[in-house]
Amino acid sequence: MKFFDCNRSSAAYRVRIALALKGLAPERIPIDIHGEAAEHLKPGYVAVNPQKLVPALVDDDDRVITQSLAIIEYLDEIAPQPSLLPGSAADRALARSIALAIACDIHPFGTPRVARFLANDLQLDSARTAGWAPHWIRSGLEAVEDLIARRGNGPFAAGATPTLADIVLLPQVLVAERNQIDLSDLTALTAVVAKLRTLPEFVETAPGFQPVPA
Ligand SMILES: N[C@@H](CCC(=O)N[C@@H](CS)C(=O)NCC(=O)O)C(=O)O
Repeated sequence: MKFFDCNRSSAAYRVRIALALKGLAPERIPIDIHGEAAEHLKPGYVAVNPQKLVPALVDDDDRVITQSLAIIEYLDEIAPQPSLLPGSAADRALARSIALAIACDIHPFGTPRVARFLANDLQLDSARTAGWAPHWIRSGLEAVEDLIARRGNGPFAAGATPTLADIVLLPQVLVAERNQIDLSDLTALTAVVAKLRTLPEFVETAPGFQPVPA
């Protein structure tokens, strides 16, 4: 398997967490999506992912899988233990609801392509766009707080074990923190995040993580 990864991408971080939980280590191909490099827009990578987005996975039969959630569910099928979805149908639906609430309804608003469109096509200067990403992140995570709190009884977002919901949640919370968004009043969400920060699979795959020298 080959994994097209980008250290600073939160969608790729989701896949890194899933790979770590599964104990899988495919060949990693770094793609720099930022600034001048913009390798995701170059023909070599567009041939892999026509959406021009990271991550992407190529399986052992050379089939390309795009979209982080589809990749994670694929990994869950080829390596079923530990399962990344809860045991009951209702909890599986909740895990997917939380993951999709973040992946579909928060994350896209903060991506480089959207920032480029606001700045270049709509000619909005940084003073006018400063509140853009924080608005979508904060309002979206408020809804996720209610989804987590409504079920209660964690310690993870959708039950007793880490699932797809947690895999999508922590990367988005890191983006919120980079944007200096205060989430301290979202007590159910922050309790789950504190628990996730005790797990090496979530911590050591984070953007910018450097192992502490021995
Ligand atoms: N829904 C996609 C989102 C992928 C995505 O937006 N990736 C970002 C990095 S986090 C990207 O490649 N952005 C490039 C750009 O916006 O130009 C997924 O979950 O894989």
